[in-house]
Amino acid sequence: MAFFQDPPRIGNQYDDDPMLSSFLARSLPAAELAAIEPELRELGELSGGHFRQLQLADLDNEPVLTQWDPWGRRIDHIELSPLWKEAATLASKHGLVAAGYDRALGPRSRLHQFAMVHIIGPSLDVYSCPLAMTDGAARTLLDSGNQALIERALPHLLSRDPATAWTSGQWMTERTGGSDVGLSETVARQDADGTWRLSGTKWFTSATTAEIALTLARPTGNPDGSRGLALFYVPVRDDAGALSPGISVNRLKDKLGTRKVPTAELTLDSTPAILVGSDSDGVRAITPMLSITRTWNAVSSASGMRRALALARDYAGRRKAFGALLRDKPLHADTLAGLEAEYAGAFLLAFRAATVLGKVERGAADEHEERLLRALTPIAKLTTAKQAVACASEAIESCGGAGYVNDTGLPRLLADAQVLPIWEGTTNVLSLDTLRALGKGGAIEAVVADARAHLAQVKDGGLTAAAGAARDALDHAVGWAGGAMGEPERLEAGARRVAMTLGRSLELAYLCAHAQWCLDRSRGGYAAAAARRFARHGVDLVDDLSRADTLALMR
Ligand code: MFK
Repeated sequence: MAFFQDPPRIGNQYDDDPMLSSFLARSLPAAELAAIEPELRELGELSGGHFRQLQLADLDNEPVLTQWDPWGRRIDHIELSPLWKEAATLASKHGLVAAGYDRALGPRSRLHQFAMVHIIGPSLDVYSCPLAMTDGAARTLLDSGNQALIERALPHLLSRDPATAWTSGQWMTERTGGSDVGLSETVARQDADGTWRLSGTKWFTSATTAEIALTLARPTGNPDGSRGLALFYVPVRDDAGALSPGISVNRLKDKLGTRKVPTAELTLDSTPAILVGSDSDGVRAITPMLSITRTWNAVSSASGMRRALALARDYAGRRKAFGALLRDKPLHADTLAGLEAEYAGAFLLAFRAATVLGKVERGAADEHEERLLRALTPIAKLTTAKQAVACASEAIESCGGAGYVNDTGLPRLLADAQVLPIWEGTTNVLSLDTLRALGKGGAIEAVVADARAHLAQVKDGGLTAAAGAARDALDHAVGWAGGAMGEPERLEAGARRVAMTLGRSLELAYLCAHAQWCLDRSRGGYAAAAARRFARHGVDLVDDLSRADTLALMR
């Protein structure tokens, strides 16, 4: 009989995750975990079952933009893929945004929220994008103190009723740049009656099916640069779903991945908007959005790694080559084990950022956590995003040719992962942001204190070398950055190596602490093995590379 390969399958994505349940058991009081666990298990079942099947059935569907109706009216209607429509209902019913603002779990509400996102996100075809923006918009409006906008939008942004739930877009990127936002060309003019109107082009707008958006524009007469920009709230659609006056969708972007996300290019022509706060310093005003979406990015990186590994592991148990299952081949097992260690580190860094975010938001952070968060957010985003791409690449390779064939769905893992180091700030922009954050009073000390506090928990002799590697790499990065402070070119050239070393040292420190906790409770040796393996992958990337060689290579 002819041979046909069984495709990879995945099970309950809560129960099958080697990190999530132990991390939650360590982070939440038992009663709180017991209260949320049934929902996590339900989402785990949906993620590995219904939504996974839907995702495969939905592979070829993409959002479709219809610019004109049959009678010649400009409508710019965007029809979403079937999975995205179901994802919207699921997201509001389970409060994938609202849970982060729940009072019931206090500072641990972010853990509940991001645990759900981690479990279900990889099956929702990057519906996490509009959810992240919605969360970021809610945080930004709350921080702005604009009571009228808070009362108008928050009940919708945090709604658990699909009939009343809104999502928000974020329109920052223009043709002049996605990184150097201060170059934005969109202008804001005020009518005699006080109405603000925006005119310009937004080059990449997140999910353009949103009901509102936060964006930046330069009020006429303001100076060039980022300080001359102001933050605006745009009502994107009316109650019937029609676009607001002066918004045209020029086209949807033809992207490598995130194919279900209706990322659009927009023209704004005297589009009515509401000033959120002051009529300048818009970049500073929108930074809460950046912090929240970067945390989502880190969690999505970890969950993307989990999904890639779930598929690769299952495949290794179904695929035979050279007389044995792949999982029983020493080299194949060695390769996947290395990825597991990277996943465990990425998971803990992303969830440490989520934990500290929740504490800071609820005023429950200690002094060092307050300062830690500003640096931890870019470090977590940039470190985990690179790990996610590397992991997705290896995972599809581990499925051989099937991993490269589109209708298996496997190549999507890599295409969707590749956006993670790009959007919400590239690796280099975030490396510079990390340096900027470390330059603020007490941030370096807070990072060091956090790593040391975790490393101090290690007692097991089998973790000593790994803990030492984390400590040495951290000391080297901090020492090097301190030494280069007076040499801006050297500091900038080395910024990525410093930031990645901080990220990897923190991951290893968190891994060591988690491993010790698991060993103390006889919860298995996965985390300890991950710590030991991770330490051997290279943690300290700091180096002084020759500027002359860089110039020679860049001629
Ligand atoms: C790709 C395919 C799929 C596309 C999907 C659609 C996606 C669409 C959505 C997007 O557009 S994603 C792209 C999102 N864009 C970014 O993440 C921007 C990346 N660039 C940066 O992060 C730059 O570092 C930044 C724009 C913030 C630099 O701005 P500035 O104004 O030139 O820098 P400056 O003067 O240092 O910062 C202004 C203020 O903000 C300062 O505060 P003060 O005024 O009090 O001094 C900074 O300290 C503060 N600030 C900057 N970054 C911060 C921050 N505060 C807190 N957290 C931060 N991260």
